[in-house]
Amino acid sequence: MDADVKVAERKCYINGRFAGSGKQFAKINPVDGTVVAQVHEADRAMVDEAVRAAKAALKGPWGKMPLQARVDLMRKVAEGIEKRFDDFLQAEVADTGKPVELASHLDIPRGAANFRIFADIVRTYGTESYHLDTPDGKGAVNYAMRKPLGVVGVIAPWNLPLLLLTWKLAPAMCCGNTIVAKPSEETPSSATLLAEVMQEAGVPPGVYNLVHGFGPDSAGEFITTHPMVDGITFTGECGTGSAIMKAVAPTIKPISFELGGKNPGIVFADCDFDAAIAGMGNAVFSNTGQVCLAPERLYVERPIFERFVAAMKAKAESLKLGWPQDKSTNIGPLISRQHQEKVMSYYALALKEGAKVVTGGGIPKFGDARDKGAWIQPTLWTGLPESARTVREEIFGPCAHIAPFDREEEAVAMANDTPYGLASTVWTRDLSRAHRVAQAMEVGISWVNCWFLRDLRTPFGGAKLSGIGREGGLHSLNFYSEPSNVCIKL
Ligand code: NAD
Ligand code: 6OD
Repeated sequence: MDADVKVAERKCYINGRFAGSGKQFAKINPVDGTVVAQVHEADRAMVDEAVRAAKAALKGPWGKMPLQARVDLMRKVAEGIEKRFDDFLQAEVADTGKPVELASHLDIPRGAANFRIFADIVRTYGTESYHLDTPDGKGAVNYAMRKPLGVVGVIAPWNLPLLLLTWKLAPAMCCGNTIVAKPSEETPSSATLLAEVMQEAGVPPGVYNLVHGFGPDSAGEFITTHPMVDGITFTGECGTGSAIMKAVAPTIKPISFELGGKNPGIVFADCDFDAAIAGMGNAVFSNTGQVCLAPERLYVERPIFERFVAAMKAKAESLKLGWPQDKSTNIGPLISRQHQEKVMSYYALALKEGAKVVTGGGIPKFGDARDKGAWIQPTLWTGLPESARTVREEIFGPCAHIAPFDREEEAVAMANDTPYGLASTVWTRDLSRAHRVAQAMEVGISWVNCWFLRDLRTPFGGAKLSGIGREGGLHSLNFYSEPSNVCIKL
């Protein structure tokens, strides 16, 4: 980092005002280990104040606002993000170390797009109505109304901070809810800038509240256990999801969970080989592998196995691990030294389990300030049995194991032999096989000849351990609103 870059202060935002706390923690830039922000951690009393402000705001101007005005306000928030594009970009890059090229094409535009798409969809969101015959022949008419859930606790991870936070906030706010949001302790900045945008756009006080902090015995737990929080939407690890389920049980809140994955990629010999290498290279390594949808298990039909492994090795070795502001950088560091230790422990485990290292496997040496960061080499392995922990557990790093297969049924069976069920990607030119295999995948999202191609109206979420419920389009609106039936005797 430049010597003159200031350490930012990231405060909470409660009831329309920025609020400091007596307890702060440092946010470290994973590129070079420097402190980029001092973050004000919300204590239980601050979270309680945020929840009460959110509850009160449901009865204020926000609760009375006509739908069109609410939708217009959400569009203003999208414009506000776009107007401050560079501020968001630099904040996201400083927190995560991800390349500006990636954040400027993915994270920040999607932050704005999430508000626009849900503003559009909520305008035409219909409800059911039924005519009921009654013994007196006069009948009754039923119609359902959609009401907001109330106060929604939004708990987000660090890998795509603005994108994943707004993916929840936007539909929740479009449905008329009020929010207590907690970004990851690793990525406090874009959520704080968003509070400024909300304030400038004229979002009434108490509608978007932001509390910083950690999970257990901190802001995360204070939100999930608060009796006045009406619903929880969470993206993060399966273990955290499990802890949150326990925490919300006494107060019976609806939950929406987007959790981890150990996603398969299946490559058939008839695929467009170059497209498969480009697609799989992107899928495995982009965002330094810290994408819940990234495939960490690749199954490749035997006739092209050796060629595929060699091409993926060349791809991995061509990636530039560089400074985020350098436009030719392909991948940045992991999010933190702690995560680097976790990923390195899997790199060591892979060796113990008998993997052949195709490429990578260690920590790169730069000979500059980056040696104080959280960097890791893109890594590929072959030779592991399907029972190996490296093949079964989510690593969340730029790595994958590649195994050969001989028959379609064998590939499908290996791909589905996992407790996770988030996403899959299949590469083939055979149309029937594309449908057959995509449909056989026990996942929420099955891509064919592509990966991370997103239409924001489609259902998004995981099967098995990978989540509860679906987000996207009407699926999000269904979670963030509650149907209430009115029956009128005629
Ligand atoms: P994490 O579970 O450690 O943390 C996520 C959020 O939960 C953070 O804000 C954290 O502070 C909070 N938290 C932690 N413990 C908590 C508790 N007991 N109560 C309340 N809040 C708590 O996840 P992470 O490390 O930030 O993100 C990486 C994980 O997220 C990976 O497993 C990845 O697969 C998953 N993920 C899933 C999706 C998806 O859409 N399915 C998307 C992105 C990331
Ligand atoms: O694109 C999205 O909407 C989305 N939820 C992406 C999730 C990526 C996980 O890391």
